[in-house]
Amino acid sequence: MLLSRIDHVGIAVASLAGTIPLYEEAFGLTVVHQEDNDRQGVREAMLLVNNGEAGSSYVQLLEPLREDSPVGKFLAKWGPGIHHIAYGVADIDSALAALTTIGFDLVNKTPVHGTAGSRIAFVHPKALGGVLTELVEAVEGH
Ligand code: MC0
Repeated sequence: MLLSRIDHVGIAVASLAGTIPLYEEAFGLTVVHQEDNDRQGVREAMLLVNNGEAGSSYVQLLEPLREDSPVGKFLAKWGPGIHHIAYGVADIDSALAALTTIGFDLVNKTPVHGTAGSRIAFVHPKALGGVLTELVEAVEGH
């Protein structure tokens, strides 16, 4: 099995400060990590949902750092909402090699830097029925 868990659901928001309190109030979630990822053009907050045997699961809130970034363009087109789903994998290099072999359109052919030191890669939404999909090889303990 290529996938080990749902790592996170990425949600595009206009403002982290305006959205984090909703998740705190509704579900008692707390922000366990916050980071700016300049290459991806996002300021992100990770809210822990569950610590499982196969790793953790999060809600990831994404605020754009620039209008011409993926999340900035998404917000302009659709407004706030679910931006992508991210699955955990044990070994992202072999996961990408397997997807390449069967002809899937990868946004990232090799892994790039993700949240909290993770290695990530995106599969194009057109390849998976309109869902932007991320693979995450997390650092142990995340
Ligand atoms: C765009 N499209 C989407 C979409 N974004 N479809 C579903 N979900 C999304 N999130 C669709 C558009 O509607 C359009 O469809 C087509 O893809 C091209 O979109 P575009 O707006 O013209 O944009 P492009 O082509 O410049 O870029 C699309 C692409 C990009 C997916 C390649 O957004 C990308 O590279 N995404 C991966 C990186 C990313 O999303 N980074 C932010 C999260 P039509 O039908 O109109 O052709 S970073 C993150 O999450 C990290 C930090 C982490 O988890 O650790």
